[in-house]
Amino acid sequence: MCLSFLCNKSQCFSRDRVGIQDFVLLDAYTSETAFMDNLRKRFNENLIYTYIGTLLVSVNPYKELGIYTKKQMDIYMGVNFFELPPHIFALADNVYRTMISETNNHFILISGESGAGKTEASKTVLQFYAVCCPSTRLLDNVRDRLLLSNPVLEAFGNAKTLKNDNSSRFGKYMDIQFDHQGAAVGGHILSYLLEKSRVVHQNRGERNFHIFYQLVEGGEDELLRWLGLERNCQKYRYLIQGECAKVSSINDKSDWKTVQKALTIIEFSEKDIEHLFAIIASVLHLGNVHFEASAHGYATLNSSAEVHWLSKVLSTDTSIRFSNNYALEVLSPFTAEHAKYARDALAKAIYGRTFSWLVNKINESLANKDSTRKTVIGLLDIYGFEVFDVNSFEQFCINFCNEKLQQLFIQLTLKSEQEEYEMEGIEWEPVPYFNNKIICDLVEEKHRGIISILDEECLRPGEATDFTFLEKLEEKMCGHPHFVTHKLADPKTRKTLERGDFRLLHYAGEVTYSVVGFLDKNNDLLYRNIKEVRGFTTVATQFKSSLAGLTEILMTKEPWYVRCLKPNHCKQPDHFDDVMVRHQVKYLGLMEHLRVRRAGFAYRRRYEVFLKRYKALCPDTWPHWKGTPAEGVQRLIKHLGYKPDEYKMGRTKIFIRHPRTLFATEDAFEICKHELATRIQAKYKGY
Ligand code: AOV
Ligand code: MG
Repeated sequence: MCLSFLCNKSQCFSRDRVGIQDFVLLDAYTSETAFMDNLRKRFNENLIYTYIGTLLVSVNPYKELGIYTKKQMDIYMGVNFFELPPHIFALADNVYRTMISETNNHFILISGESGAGKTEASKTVLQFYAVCCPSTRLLDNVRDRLLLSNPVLEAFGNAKTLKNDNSSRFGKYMDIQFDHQGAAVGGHILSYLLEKSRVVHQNRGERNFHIFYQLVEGGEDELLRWLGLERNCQKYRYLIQGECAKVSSINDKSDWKTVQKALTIIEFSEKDIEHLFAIIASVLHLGNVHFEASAHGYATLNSSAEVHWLSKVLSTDTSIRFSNNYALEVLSPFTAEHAKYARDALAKAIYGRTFSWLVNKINESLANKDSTRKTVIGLLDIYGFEVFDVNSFEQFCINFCNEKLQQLFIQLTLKSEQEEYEMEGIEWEPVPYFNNKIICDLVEEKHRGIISILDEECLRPGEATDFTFLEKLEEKMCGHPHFVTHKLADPKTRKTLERGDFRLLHYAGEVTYSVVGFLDKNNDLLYRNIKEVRGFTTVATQFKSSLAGLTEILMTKEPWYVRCLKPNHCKQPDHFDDVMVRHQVKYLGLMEHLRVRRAGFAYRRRYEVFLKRYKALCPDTWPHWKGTPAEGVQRLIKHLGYKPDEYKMGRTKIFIRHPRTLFATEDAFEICKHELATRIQAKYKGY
């Protein structure tokens, strides 16, 4: 019997030092202090991974630990989940093997706040599959493209923020497709709401998307000359608003080379690449277009050099087109303010469309045209929950997305787990937990939620402003336990709120949003003339429906979880901020998850499935069992010697309390398979 996960030798000898590798085994499992002690102890020993059953908790070490090597991959490949120290490879391997043995679809939900390590985790999982799955020469191509889609999308979709030097500014869901032999044969990426406003504005200490700096720093002399660019970020208005064009942790020059190589391998043609950088350069030139007010109050254009380069780089080929001739319209009869607004709107639109085009191109290159049935593992890596000094529409969308994922987690774990016990008639002491549905509803409910009210205001051009939107919110949300404004607050809270703010009490903490810019960003029109485009879908509503679509996709697959924790605010290694980590443990619901896991059953399978797999282990059930599957399972486990407290029989499923019971059964099954194969071989040899 495999008991190694219980008495792993190194753990027995030095448990005091390295803590326990699965919180389920913690004696004082209801104590938050014990939970924190264990997490801290392990972090101090560079053990960043700990399980809660099959859920992986990961604490960002902010340093290279040398634990993602090929050698480590080999160690984890094909080994039972609990037999080795916790690792993201163990989870990746377990998901993969379950997918192969059960021929079904899975997804790995990676969550945690900004800078907690989600993107790194998702890349590590992808690398594991790329290296460990069976491959052929032909498939090496697919593998390389899957891997190299990352640096390309990161260059165009990530940026330095105050929270993270490589912060994802778009949501990403990637399906990796496997054939029946377990080889990775294709992929598909869905992207969610890119933070386009960053193209034209960055807060102090933040940067624009990496690609701009990569081009200016790393682009070849000839390319820059052709694009009319200087090798100096300080020359470009769109690159310097955050006043930190250079970042010590980022090497734009070498990242440029990586992206160039990746684009070639993903099979972007030379022309595609030329167009792509012509467009990126056009955004930089556009940013330098300067308007002044004339004596009559109209905009005058003082940037002939920029306009010259703009027309030059954009007309390199007629295939680069802008619908509706926006490029000309923005230079027409506006005030200087209008003209600047239109210039920025155009830059955002160009970049947004280029990003969508890029995702489509990558998808074309990852597509598998073979129609045979495939199974998939989905990887979800989105922008994490974030709170800045000033939070705007972008944070509102990002934090709403995190609320939805938390809701999905609750539905799939805490809620469904407890409902399943009830449905199966298994005795159960319910574990209370905070359900954030109330906040999701506050934001997205039809007709009553914040998004609906925002949309209504967006449809009253000329009359509505950000402040009438706030007034409407105050009228409709008055008394809601998760919503407060200056007007609605008690005197003590009022002091902490400006008049143009509203505050949401998110599952992960309070966030104060400034309403300034909400209407405009939600409309996202190139030049606002809403009267002409009634019936269009606003940004928030589009985002809301794409998240609903994502939830639907995920609900059809088997979930696995990586919960990433951020150890401190200063991106420092070896620094475990107790208060900060405790807060995350709380809001991620890790204690509740542990309680449900601990009181519950680690493994459950429908009787038919369980019997089909293990029936060879009992002479009564092998080769055919005539009775009901439940009776068959009863007979089988009696033969295997399961003790009464090790399992429970539900209405349709068997529930097994501990993984060790299942491992023992699996081990017996392996031996049995081996014996059977030997017997068959011997029989044929005899002929
Ligand atoms: P995020 O994806 O969760 O933030 P990242 O995965 O980008 O966070 O991690 C932030 C930084 O932390 C990385 O750039 C690394 O420097 C470091 N890091 C993270 N995980 C590890 C690890 N396992 N080992 C070593 N260093 C690590 V955001 O996209 O901002 O929500 O929006
Ligand atoms: Mg990220």
